Amino acid sequence: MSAPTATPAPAPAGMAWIPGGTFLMGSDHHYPEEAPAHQVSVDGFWIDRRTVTNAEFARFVRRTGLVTVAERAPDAADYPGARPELLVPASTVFRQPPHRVDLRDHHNWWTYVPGADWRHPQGPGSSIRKKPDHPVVHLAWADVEAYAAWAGKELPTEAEWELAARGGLDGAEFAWGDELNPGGRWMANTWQGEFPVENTGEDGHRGTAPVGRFPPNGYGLLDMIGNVWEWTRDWYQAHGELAHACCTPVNPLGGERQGSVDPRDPARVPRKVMKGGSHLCAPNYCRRDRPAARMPQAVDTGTSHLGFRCVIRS
Ligand SMILES: [Ca+2]
Ligand SMILES: [Ca+2]
Ligand SMILES: [Cu+2]
Repeated sequence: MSAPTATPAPAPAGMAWIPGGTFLMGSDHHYPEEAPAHQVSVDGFWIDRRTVTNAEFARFVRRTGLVTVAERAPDAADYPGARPELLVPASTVFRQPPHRVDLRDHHNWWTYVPGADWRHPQGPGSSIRKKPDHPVVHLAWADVEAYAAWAGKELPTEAEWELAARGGLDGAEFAWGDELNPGGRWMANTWQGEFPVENTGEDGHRGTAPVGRFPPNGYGLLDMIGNVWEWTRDWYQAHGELAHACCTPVNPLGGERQGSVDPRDPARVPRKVMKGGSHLCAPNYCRRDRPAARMPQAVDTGTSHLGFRCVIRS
C-alpha cells in the first residue's frame, strides 16, 4: 500500500475515509474471473460504514415515492419471447430445497417469486416490520442509483469497493487476514453446513443479519464480506481485459456496457459487477466471501441476497 493521503474532515455521517493508494486487485488463487491479480491505483474517497438498511430505504421511498423495478411489471417489448406469467412484478428469492439437489443448476434454490420486493423479501406474506436494521434487498440497478442520487452520493467502482474491503491488508485472502475463522471467531455472515440443504447458522444468522453484527475491517467498515452482495457501478468484464501488463490503471471504471451482456441472454440485459459474497456463501458451493470475489449481475434484477452501500468522491 502506498503512503496514505491525509483524511479530509469532517466525516459525512456514517461514512469512513478510505486513503487512496496502489493495491493488488483480484486473486490468482480462486475463481478464474478474479485473475490475474494486478496493481491498481485509486484516489481516496468516503464510503458508507454499513450497507443501506430497510429503514433508510423506507425513508427515501416516503420522500420520493419511488416504485422499485421489482414492484412494476416488466415491459414485454424489453423481453422478447418471455412467457407472459413472468411479466409480472416479481423478484428472485432463495428457497432452501427439502433435499439434496444438483449444485450445477441454481434454479434448484433460486425462485422467481411474484410479489417479492424490498418490502416483502421472501414474497407475499413476508415483511420487513421486524427488520428495520437489515440490509435492503431486491433492488435493481436503477433503484440503487436513484437512492444514491437522492442521498448526494454515488455507487463505488469495483476497484474502490475492493480497496475498501481489504481494510489495509494488501494481498490478504479475507478482509480480516488469511484465515476464515481466526481463533474460531465468525468474521462475516456466511453459510455453515452443506449448501443448500443444511443451514446450521453457526455464525448466529440463517438469513440476512442486522447490519453491523460482525467485527469491522481495518477501515471500520461493516459487513463488506458476507450478509448481502453489494452493487458496484462497473460494467462486468473479465479481469484479463482490464489488467495492462505495462502499467497500473488509475481509478479504473470497468468494461463497456455492451460487452457486459451475457451472450446467452435473449433480452441482452447489461450486467454490473457485484462484490463481497452473502449469507449464502458456503465452503461446499461458493467461496466468494473474499474481497477479490466478483460476479456479474443483470441491471434489471435484484435478489434476496443483494444490497448496496454508497461513496462520496472528494
Ligand atoms: Ca449465516
Ligand atoms: Ca456485504
Ligand atoms: Cu457466494
